[in-house]
Amino acid sequence: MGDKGFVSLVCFAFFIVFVHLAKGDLSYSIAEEMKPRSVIGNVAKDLGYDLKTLSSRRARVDFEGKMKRLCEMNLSTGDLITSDRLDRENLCGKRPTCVLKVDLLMDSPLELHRVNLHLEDVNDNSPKFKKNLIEMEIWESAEKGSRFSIEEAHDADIGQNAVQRYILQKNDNMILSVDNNKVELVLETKLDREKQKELNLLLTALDGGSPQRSGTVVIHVTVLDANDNAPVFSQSVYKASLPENSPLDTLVITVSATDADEGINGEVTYDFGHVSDDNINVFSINSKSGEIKVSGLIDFEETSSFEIKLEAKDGLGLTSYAKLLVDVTDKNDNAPAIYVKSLTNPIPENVSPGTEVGIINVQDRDSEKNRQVRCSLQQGVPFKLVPSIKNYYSVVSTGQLDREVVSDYNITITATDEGSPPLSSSKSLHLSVADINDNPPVFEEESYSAYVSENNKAGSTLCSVTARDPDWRQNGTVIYSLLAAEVNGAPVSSYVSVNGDTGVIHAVRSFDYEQLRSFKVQLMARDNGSPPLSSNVSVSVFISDVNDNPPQILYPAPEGNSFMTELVPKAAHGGSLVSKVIAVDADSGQNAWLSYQIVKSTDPGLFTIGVHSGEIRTQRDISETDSMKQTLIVSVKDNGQPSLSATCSMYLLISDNLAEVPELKDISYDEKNSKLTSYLIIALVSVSTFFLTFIIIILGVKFCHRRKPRLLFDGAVTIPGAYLPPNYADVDGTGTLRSTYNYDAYLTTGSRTSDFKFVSSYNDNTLPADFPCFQTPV
Ligand SMILES: *[C@@H]1O[C@H](CO)[C@@H](O)[C@H](O)[C@H]1NC(C)=O
Ligand SMILES: *[C@@H]1O[C@H](CO)[C@@H](O)[C@H](O)[C@H]1NC(C)=O
Ligand SMILES: *[C@@H]1O[C@H](CO)[C@@H](O)[C@H](O)[C@H]1NC(C)=O
Ligand SMILES: CC(=O)N[C@H]1CO[C@H](CO)[C@@H](O)[C@@H]1O
Repeated sequence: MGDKGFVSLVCFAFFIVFVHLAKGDLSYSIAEEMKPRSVIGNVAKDLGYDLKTLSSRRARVDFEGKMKRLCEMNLSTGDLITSDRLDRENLCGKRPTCVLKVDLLMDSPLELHRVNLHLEDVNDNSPKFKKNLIEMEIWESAEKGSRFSIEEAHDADIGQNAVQRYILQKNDNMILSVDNNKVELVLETKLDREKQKELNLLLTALDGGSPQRSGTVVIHVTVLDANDNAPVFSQSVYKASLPENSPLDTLVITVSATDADEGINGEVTYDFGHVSDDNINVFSINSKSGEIKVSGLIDFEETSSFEIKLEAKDGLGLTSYAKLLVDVTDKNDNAPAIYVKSLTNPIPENVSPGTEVGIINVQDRDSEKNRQVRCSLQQGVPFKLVPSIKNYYSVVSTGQLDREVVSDYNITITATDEGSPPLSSSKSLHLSVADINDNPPVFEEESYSAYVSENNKAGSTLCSVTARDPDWRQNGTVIYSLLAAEVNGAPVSSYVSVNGDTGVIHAVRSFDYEQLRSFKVQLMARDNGSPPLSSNVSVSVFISDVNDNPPQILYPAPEGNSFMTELVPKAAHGGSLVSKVIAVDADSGQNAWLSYQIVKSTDPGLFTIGVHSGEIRTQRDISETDSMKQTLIVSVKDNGQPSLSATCSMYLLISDNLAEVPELKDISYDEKNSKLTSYLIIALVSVSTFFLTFIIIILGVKFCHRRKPRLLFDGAVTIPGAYLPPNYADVDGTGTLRSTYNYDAYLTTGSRTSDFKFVSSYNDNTLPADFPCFQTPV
């Protein structure tokens, strides 16, 4: 400072003193920024001084004021040279012309020359922006033509060397507008943040120097978001396939929509668009994630596909839509259903095999294979299924039905579909078989026998018959009836009757074994069907004997009727047959089995009677002491239960001559000795003969009607004036009488052995009054 200040002070002093001494001015032009010691101009030559003079006069440069030393003199060359680098911008700033005034002083004499140094601008400065990077934020919603100012570039140079123009790097959106050094970016195409979030624009400022210099700045434009984008679904139509019956929360599909916007503008929420009432709860959508899940029942049979509108909305309510098509795939979840369309029930048992008795229809709500249904019927029933049109089947009988064997069938129809796993269902039909009157009543026995004791009460039960008819109701209701016939010339209905409902056979009258031993009736069992069916059976009625006839004593004649006296020779030895009691019994068998007994006698030791023969024999020789008149009271008893008996008196005369007994003469039947007796006998015989003739005529008439006479006296020839019981049955024991006795003739001649056989084959005591008929032994 001291040195510089001193020089300035000296220069100033000389200027004051020698100012008028100055001779002409020097002017030089010099480009700025020359190297130090560059020659500005030759002062010696320009002033016309030789170098010696200059040197001797100490030519030197002086500066006004406190100016920095800019130039100096090289006295050895006379050149004015720069002493430092000259920066026009530093020395003159923005002034258009830069003139440095330098004084040239010489001594002895003092001489002053003004030297004007025109410092010329050199393009040594580049245009310069304040920052290398300009940050800008522009809303993407900015309208076209919007202007955004940019700070201009600065160039220290002047004139042409200063900033002349700007160039904006080519871009899609912005152009440059420079007006009066005001630099603006003009939005020519709207920004789209979603396409380009930021722009980097290179702005170059150029000066007019040569060589040209430039400066650049990067303009970083951040595009601010505006909600100008609706969310966009990734697909306009989503397709998903879902098995039916998918459980809740099954993920169907995840939809997504993107929103190019940022922040809340890009926050997408999902929802369904309009949903029909039916499907309202079937699906749910997660509004954040776009996951669509099952929230209800998916039933293929209800809805096989869904079309759902999807809606995506961003934070500020821009919405877009897509569609979701959900195809539901079928699962075999429906068993086939069996419907009975028609059924003949009950089925008449006489339908021929192959008759259609019903029609069924099967349906399956599933689809495709899952609805293919096979139908079957269980084995073991006389029915089968015959496929008809589509899903119809006929139930057809395969065999002859018989209600009496199987009256109803439970048939089970099973339908199975072809899904996997297959589902099946079954239906039971109850088929009844209706009756047809195809069975006649059948008697339990081939024939019946009834046994009844004689003297039964009219109306008593003989037996009962039963016929079975397996048909139904009236077709199986059996009615019994008698077939018209005759028994002994009288209609059978006068003998027996049958209860039409119960088959119990009653006697209509009391039977007499002695008149009728058996007969046969034909019964018919008829059902109530239409037409009725019937069958016949024969019932044999056997009447058994009852001890209802007491023994009839034929000889000796009953007391009071006659006097019959047997003569017993006085010389009779013990054991001689003296007489015989002859008795008959109309009954048969045991009831006619007679036994004889002496119940009273004059001399009990003298006579005995054969128990079964009735023969009266002497027990010992007759002695003289024996009473001449002997009376025996003989009782004849049959073997019935209870037994019946008869008694008679036998008068015996122990004498060789009837005449010896005077008291007997009157009553003797010796015709020679008693006229009265003869008359009596004649009268008796006449009456008896008449009576016998009468009986024979009657019997004869009967023989003409009946081939098998039942009268037992068919062989009777003569009856000696005695009472003969009608139809007596038998006489037991045929003893031998001496030929002198002519009453042999009283003995029966017919053999009754067959009757005995029959009677012995059963015991009538064991036969109850009301008993079922016996089957006749074959
Ligand atoms: C048929 O089924 C019914 C009811 O289940 C039963 O009462 C009847 O006895 C059955 N009939 C046959 C023939 O199985
Ligand atoms: C009896 O059989 C006839 C055919 O023979 C039939 O028409 C009728 O219905 C049957 N009656 C009953 C009650 O089953
Ligand atoms: C049963 O007898 C009656 C009368 O003789 C006859 O009409 C009918 O055909 C007979 N019935 C049978 C099944 O023999
Ligand atoms: C003081 C000074 O700069 N002198 C120079 C003058 O010029 C001659 C020739 O060019 C140089 O040799 C001197 O050094």
